[in-house]
Amino acid sequence: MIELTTTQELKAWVRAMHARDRRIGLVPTMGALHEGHLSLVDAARSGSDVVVMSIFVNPAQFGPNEDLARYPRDLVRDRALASSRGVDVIFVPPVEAMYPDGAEMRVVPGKVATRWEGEFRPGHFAGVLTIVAKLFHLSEPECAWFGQKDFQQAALIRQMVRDLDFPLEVEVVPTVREAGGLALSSRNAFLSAADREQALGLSRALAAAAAAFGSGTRDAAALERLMRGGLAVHPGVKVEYIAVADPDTLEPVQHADERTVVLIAARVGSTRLIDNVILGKGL
Ligand code: PAJ
Repeated sequence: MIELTTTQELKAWVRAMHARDRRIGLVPTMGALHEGHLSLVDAARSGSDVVVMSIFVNPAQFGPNEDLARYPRDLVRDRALASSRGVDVIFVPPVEAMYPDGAEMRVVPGKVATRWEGEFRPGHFAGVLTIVAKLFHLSEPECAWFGQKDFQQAALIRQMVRDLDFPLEVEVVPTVREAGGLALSSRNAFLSAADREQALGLSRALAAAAAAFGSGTRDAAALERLMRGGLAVHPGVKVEYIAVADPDTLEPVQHADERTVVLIAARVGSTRLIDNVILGKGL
């Protein structure tokens, strides 16, 4: 595995690969790698000839009161995991390489970014889309891989690729979970044992919604009530939103169908968690 830190080195490597007709797969991450990230690598390897993983904790997507400073970082461990899973290049730029002095342009997302995560994290998606657009330009991938775990993020990236004509495919990989159902997340490192128990409430509520949909419930309000009812036994889960929404526009729907997504965001202790399920697929 090669480790690159400058944009010039990455561009030179990309040119060399494309000169040899290699298809590049890109897996953008913020590090603190877990099996969710590595499942993206597996998918990228099967769909491309060479895989670039970026590891960059992107300051532009963190709000002033968010966890940028304490976001988990462990490059030694990340290197070993990425390499053992067959990543060809890790791109680990310093902040100044991605945001040199005076870099103030941002990708401005549309309506899809205003709801849910966008409401609770103003400016977050502009930061995400800006760094992802830059990574697309620098690594010129034929395909880029994202997790369903961050459903609204993946929807916005698809939309950006379409609206701004990026010449690449976006693939979305199912959420990897612990045996109990908790979606893997770098932020799970912040959870105490008691928090973890509470955090199971999110995936349990989503599973209950999917099960109710499976037995015929279509009314969005009924699905939400069911979830809130189930969460009553998890008093440590402070719900920020529960959304029963269209998977493309993220607008709330009244009547759910197979494609409808149910999204949840909640605080457990000092940690903010998100999760989702597509009703027709289940967890
Ligand atoms: P990060 O949270 O590190 O996630 C990197 C990628 O891994 C994202 O596409 C995310 O959806 C995916 N992922 C996270 N947990 C997962 C899980 N349990 N199962 C499957 N995939 C999972 O998302 C970001 O970083 C950043 O916003 C980024 C896109 C890198 C831009 O900075």
